[in-house]
Amino acid sequence: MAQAIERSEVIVIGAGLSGMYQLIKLRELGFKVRVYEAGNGVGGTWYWNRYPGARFDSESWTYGFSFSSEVLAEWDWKEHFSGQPENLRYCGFLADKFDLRRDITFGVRAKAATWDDAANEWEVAFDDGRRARARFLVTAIGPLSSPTMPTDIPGTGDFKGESWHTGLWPHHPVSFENKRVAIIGTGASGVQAITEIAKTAGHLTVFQRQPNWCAPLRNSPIDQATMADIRARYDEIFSRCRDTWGCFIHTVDPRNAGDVSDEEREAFFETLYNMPGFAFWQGNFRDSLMDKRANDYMTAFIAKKIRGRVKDQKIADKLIPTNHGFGTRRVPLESGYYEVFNQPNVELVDLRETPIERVTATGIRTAGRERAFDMVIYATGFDAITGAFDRIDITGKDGAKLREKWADGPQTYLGLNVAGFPNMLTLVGPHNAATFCNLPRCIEQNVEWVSDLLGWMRDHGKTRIEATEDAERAWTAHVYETGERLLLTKVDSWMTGVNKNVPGRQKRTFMAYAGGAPKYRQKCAEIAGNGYEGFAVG
Ligand code: NA7
Repeated sequence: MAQAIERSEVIVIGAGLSGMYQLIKLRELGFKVRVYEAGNGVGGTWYWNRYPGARFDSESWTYGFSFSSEVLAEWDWKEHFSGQPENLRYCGFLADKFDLRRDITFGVRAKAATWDDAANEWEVAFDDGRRARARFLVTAIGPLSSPTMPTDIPGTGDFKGESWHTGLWPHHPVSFENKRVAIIGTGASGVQAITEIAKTAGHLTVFQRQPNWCAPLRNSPIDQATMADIRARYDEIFSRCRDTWGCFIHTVDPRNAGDVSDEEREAFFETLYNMPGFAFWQGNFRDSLMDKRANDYMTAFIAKKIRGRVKDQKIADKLIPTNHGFGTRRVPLESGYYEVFNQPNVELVDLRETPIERVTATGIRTAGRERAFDMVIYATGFDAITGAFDRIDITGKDGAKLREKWADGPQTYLGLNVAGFPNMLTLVGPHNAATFCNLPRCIEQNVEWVSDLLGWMRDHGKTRIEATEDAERAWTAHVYETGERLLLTKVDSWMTGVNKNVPGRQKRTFMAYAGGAPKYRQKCAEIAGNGYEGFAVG
């Protein structure tokens, strides 16, 4: 017998941080909301990315939600950069506190979402055959939630030993002791995992296609007195985060790199290098990420640091990027990463010199050599930002497919809606400031804006909202303008939409709004204040 269609006023796909907060806010407004989540628990990123070493790169006390004074009063952070198990506990704490699970269906993956123009509502189909309908569809599916395998390496399915992807890490403990472990990928996940696994693995082989510029994390525990101090300063902390470009605590230095003497610059770099978190990336000279010459200074400084930390200079050469400047791709933060390569149980294989030919039943074959492994780990990243949308067959008005509309890069209005896809709100979607943000800070803004919109529509008797083609065109053009001055838009990375493992993702586009979160917030507020200008509302 066909299952009855589940009905609510708002369907939210995803129970990560954005889905959870969306549920809280819409419930407050009295909406009947149903959240559907593929995992068997809340937490999104922190549910899936259980690999060893996974932790915040944002200061914990800037990352946690700010909307509830009770949450701020009750939750103690134990480390300045909290690890995944604790972060997942935080998500569970939120779910308990706000009794969220009763409105969440777990273990169901959305396969298709179809707009029914006559009924003025969305229908979502799930992998277990379930169907759900609601007037509004909110996607809370995460920017980095579709893990990708290396499509250019044959034989990944042939390997008979343990094989894991960092973004789909198993729930049972994984031991590396006395094992020969291979890891492919040296992005933010790889860097964290490599550093941790090298501590216990019998032997670890790192397969690196391109090195990334990393900076020290400098994590430390938070004692009770420090937590009390943080708690007393929460207002100041969040207000400072609101004012910075990416909502991190680090404030960019108002000087240009060329304004100061070489000695002064070097001393400033040294100070930043010794600070925790993204200080070196986000707190540097104001032109460091926009001007090639300014960027060269910081790049040279970090290269020197790597050379000082890696004993074998031939290995240091391989770990130093040559095809992009510091901070023009996502900067992994590390806790002893470079020293790992001084260990006798660690080998670095540079895939630019010896590409992987194939994975075999027992190991990995590179040009001219086969190495045997007990475990192969893929830290090969995600089909970023639009990947999670592509995995759902989203059909808007007149049969339009979102996948096709975005084939040459996303087009959106505010990164929150797409013309032709009425009543679909895309939290942390492409061309939204949230994609380059200390995420919960921007999630709060996105969710609050969407909640206000839905409340406003109900209060004004409106049932349908859709970006106009003109507004979408103008926003998309504006997004590209915001990216123009940044060096990072001239480099291949997930931020520019390039993923060699995904067909159709070979060309550079731009995935985020780069005008900064404060400007984005202001634009969203203005548009709402003008009666949702740029939207057709009916
Ligand atoms: P990233 O940053 O996309 O890194 C993926 C890594 O895997 C990167 O080093 C890639 O090399 C490498 N990779 C991917 N495919 C292959 C193949 N086919 N062969 C060899 N090496 C490959 O993903 P992460 O999970 O580390 O981080 C994603 C974000 O999650 C991170 O920025 C945080 O914000 C959280 P490449 O550089 O492409 O040559």
